[in-house]
Amino acid sequence: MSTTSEFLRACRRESVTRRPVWFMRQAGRSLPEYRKLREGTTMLESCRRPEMVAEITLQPVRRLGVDAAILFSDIVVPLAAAGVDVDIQPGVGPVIAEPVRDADAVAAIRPLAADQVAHVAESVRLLTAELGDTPLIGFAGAPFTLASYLVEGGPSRSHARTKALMHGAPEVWHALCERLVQITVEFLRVQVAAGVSAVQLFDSWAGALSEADYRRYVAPHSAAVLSAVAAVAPDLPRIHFGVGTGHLLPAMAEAGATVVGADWRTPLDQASAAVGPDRAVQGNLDPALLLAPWPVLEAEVRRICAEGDGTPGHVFNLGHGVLPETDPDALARVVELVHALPPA
Ligand code: 1CP
Repeated sequence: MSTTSEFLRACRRESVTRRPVWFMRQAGRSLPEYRKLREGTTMLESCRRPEMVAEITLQPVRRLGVDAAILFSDIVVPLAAAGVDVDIQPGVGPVIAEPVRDADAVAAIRPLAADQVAHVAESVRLLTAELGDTPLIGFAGAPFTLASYLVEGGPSRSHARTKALMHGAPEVWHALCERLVQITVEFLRVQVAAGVSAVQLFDSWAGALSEADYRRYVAPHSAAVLSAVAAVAPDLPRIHFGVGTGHLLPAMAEAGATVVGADWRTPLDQASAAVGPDRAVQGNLDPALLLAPWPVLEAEVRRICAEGDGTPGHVFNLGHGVLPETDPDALARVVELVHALPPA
């Protein structure tokens, strides 16, 4: 692992010579070389082929000049590996054949064993050999976001059935989350053992919850995941991210993150004040603005960097994933500008 990486230094709130930048979903449909490589192979199958994973992960690093790579995978990969019948449907997302809504369905979810994700370890090893000093970020979905797919049966705007289960049958809810903690911890341990330099826990949909519900029903499970990572790799940066989580940032920080991601709704100086001086922040360009004319985009990037200047560590990123219709040249231009501005 390189200790000179600007990305790792910013995560650890050490001084940097330039502000590091990477993009959530930097690999994927915005890149023509990705679309070409993926032709004829399903999403989940692509995630199981180490050579393909390595190539897709490297594509944005080569093209965009970002400071970190993120493993090409998906949050439902460990669920599929543990035997859950899940498919990733193009243009939809994860779809679960038998939604999990009672104690029997929870009990039927089997634990994950490391050998079921041996292909992930192999992908990480291939990548760390290729990447040299560029850090590789591993990731997993947090228990709430995974539970939402399992309970709803697929993507949901309201997360209504998930909230109904959480409040209506809290013992079933907590049992489900405990199973998901085991699966997530094992999945992250495999990535850490194989050599990732940081991990990101995606609780993408946690912003749908009130702070009280988040603290009561979700934070203890995310904390269990993050503390298990800290136990095996104390110095490894742990990034914790969700969308629309301005009201949850202190709780998400307390769950055991060393870096907290914010979306565009929360100015970075406010995000930094919310998570405290012991944590770095990551974010927070609205991905929609990558479709705007350059002068507009440039002004936004400058504003975000100015707001990040007062933080103890700023990793530039988007507030959520790259949209498929994004021009990769806009991403490359953002990287160039962030690197040209004085570091935080
Ligand atoms: O470059 C990278 O960032 C790595 C790629 C990556 C990541 C980090 C993929 C590939 N998936 C993920 C994580 C992921 N998957 C999250 C957390 C991050 C986020 O909030 O965006 C979530 C919520 C999912 C679930 C998922 N998988 C969705 C969202 C559906 C919804 O609820 O709205 C979708 C569309 C997928 C499929 C998927 N995952 C990744 C890609 C490239 C795709 C599209 C595949 C295809 O259409 O063929």
